[in-house]
Amino acid sequence: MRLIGMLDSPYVRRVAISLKLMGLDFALDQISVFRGFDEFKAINPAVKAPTLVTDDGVVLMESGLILEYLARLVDPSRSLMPADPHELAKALRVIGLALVACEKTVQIVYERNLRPPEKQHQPWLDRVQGQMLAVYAELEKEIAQRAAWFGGSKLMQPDVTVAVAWRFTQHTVPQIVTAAEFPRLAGHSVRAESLPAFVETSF
Ligand SMILES: N[C@@H](CCC(=O)N[C@@H](CS)C(=O)NCC(=O)O)C(=O)O
Repeated sequence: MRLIGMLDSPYVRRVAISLKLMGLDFALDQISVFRGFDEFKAINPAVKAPTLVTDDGVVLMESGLILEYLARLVDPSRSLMPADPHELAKALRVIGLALVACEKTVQIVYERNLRPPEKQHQPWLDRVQGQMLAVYAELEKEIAQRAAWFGGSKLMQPDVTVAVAWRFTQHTVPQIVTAAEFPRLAGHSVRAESLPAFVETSF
């Protein structure tokens, strides 16, 4: 299996961490969707990171769909998602919030870095920033309801995606979302980032 994409992408990183947590072997090709556009395009014409090339040569994209495929390759005991429908809904809510946090961060980064300053549209940036802060406020409340990981003693996919989102936002727009405002998320991040699967995928 080959995972294509840079680890500074939260979507690539959540897949890489999940592969490690599930004990699946994979090769990581850190090709940038920007600097390595042509090389990436030769593997996946959509040029979307992450891309996963299965052992059978099927080219997958979209981190959630890739994770759905990977879950079928391991014993259910290694799954990072709860089996109980009620717990599953709660996990999916948290993952959804964290993915929106990633998306809003990416939108701010693209608006700032890919558009010339005179073409940047402040009302759009304000809207996106407001959504991002609202989502982190919801996640801070969710974290407050948990004593440990989402799976109790077991780290689960909501933990992975929340930690990855937080690190990405801190790395790219730290002045907008601060640890002082979201202390539980900051604490969750410190605990997660000290684990081997996170250390080995740091950027
Ligand atoms: N919903 C997608 C988002 C993936 C995504 O937007 N990846 C970025 C890198 S962080 C990308 O491929 N950007 C290039 C582009 O969209 O053209 C997922 O979960 O995989």
